[in-house]
Amino acid sequence: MEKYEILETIGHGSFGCVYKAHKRDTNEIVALKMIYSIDGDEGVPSSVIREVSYLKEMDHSNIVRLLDVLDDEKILCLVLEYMDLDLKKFMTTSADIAKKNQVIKSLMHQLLDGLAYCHSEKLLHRDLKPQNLLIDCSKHILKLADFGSAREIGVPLQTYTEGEKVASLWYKAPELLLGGQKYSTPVDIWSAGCVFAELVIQQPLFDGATDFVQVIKLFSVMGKPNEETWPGVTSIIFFLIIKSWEGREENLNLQKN
Ligand code: INR
Repeated sequence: MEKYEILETIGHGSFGCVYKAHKRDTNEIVALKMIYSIDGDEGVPSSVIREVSYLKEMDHSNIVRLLDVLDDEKILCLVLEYMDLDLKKFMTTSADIAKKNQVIKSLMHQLLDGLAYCHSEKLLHRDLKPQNLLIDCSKHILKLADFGSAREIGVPLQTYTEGEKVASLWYKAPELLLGGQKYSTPVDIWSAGCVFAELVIQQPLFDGATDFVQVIKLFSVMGKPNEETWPGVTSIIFFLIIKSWEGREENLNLQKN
């Protein structure tokens, strides 16, 4: 840890903090993601173990690089590549640049390139959103970050027991919102599509406040799925609950843009 000098805080997560830091011997600027285990003896959260093992394997110019892992007794520290901004901040602080068609095209190409690589490595990111896409301002380079929610394709998953964060709601695919047990690479493609739309219209595409409102918003724009458009959807239990709300959308105070 003495090898690094912390310069500023750049982000907070449930796990701990991300700092901008300076590596004393090489003068490199890096990001330090510190993970404090909640209870001294609880050990390292499993999401962090997964994140480290996934990042270690990945080698792509559009995926943030893990440079080192420092293991102090109480704190685990991931040394990661430093980037100026995340896409959310880039969209607000450099709106004029971020809304240019050429910039959008380049950012989306890089996002999809990084994502195609993840999927070819049999990995789902599962939490793509502007805050998890890092930007190098001067070169307009985009890299995928935060693999804390990532999972291998095909490993059975529990969708509703993990306490998902509200911010991710806007980018969540309908099959996840409905609690479907079988899902795959399309969940990331959905999120990428939401990011694409947000770049173009300069506001979030589907900004529901709860899972329920989010689903209703999707259906009100995309139409309600049925067995023909989405085989199997009618056997998803949450879908049946939504269906019982049919014709009562006005109760939810939806803004239809
Ligand atoms: C910045 C972030 C700059 N750099 C937010 C940010 C605002 C401005 O999250 C970040 C990171 C960075 C970052 O430079 N390198 C990394 C975040 C993450 C990994 S992670 C690496 O995994 O999303 O927390």
